[in-house]
Amino acid sequence: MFTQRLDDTSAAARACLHGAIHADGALDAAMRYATSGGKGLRAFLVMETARLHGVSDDVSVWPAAAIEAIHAYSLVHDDLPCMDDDDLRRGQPTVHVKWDEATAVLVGDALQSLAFELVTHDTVGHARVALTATLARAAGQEGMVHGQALDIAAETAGRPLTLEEITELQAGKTGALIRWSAEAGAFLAGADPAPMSAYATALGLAFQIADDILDVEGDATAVGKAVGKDADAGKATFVSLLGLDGAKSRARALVSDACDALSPFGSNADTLREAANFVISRDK
Ligand code: GRG
Repeated sequence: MFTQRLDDTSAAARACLHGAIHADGALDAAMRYATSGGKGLRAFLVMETARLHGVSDDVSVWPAAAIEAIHAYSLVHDDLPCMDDDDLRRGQPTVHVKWDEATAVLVGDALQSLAFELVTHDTVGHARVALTATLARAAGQEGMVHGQALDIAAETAGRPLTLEEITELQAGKTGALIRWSAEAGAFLAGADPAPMSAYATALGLAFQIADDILDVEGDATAVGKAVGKDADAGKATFVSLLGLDGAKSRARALVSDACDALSPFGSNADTLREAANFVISRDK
């Protein structure tokens, strides 16, 4: 159920996103490249929480494409030499390696702007205002960019981060977009986003813990990017702070919290429950 829905929603969101990229002959190929591959988990969350609230895929595909554009921009910029300096992403050379740094900066900039074109598309209707304001906040200085800034500051802090600090960092860097994705379905329907928030807050942290576990246990070919970088850099992670077993049991407890938050929706939310379990069992 979940795997099929993940495939369908990520293909629909990618088609919508690629359809909106203007053929300018300068950046379009690199923008399509940067938004290809990837699991499409954020698009899935938008479209599945929308479905749970009775909103059709024709409408939810626009914010789903928007969040994948923001996510792709963040990866392209994160991979730059001045950030995390990675050569491999989604099993392919990173944008600045395949093209150059200036192209990678511009691709990220253009994808971020495109996201706001997508989320304000006419089809989205009245929810556009709430979705736009919350997306700006989730992606920006109070959300993802805040987490990234804390991550960069940690490199020169002279000491490893505490569990509390790393939890704040990840709530921004990874958590903010995941939370927006799950809340988007409620915003689209004009419903209370609280249950989706609770679900996604637990899910986002479980996702990050799973990412830290993959950095230790994962295979670079399957993961599609370098592994072992955090340990090599002596960075604090959930694994270094909790131990491998501790991190795994914390991730399982978070998945159980995420599933509990869905109880008002009964069995209609089973696909979202499967998604929560997928997040900690994935190999990429
Ligand atoms: C540059 C402002 C700015 C922010 C970058 C998201 C991020 C912040 C950096 C990415 C670094 C990283 C590997 C974070 C760990 C969690 C994460 C976001 C993994 C990638 O997400 P997936 O697994 O990727 O959903 P796919 O490729 O499947 O879309």
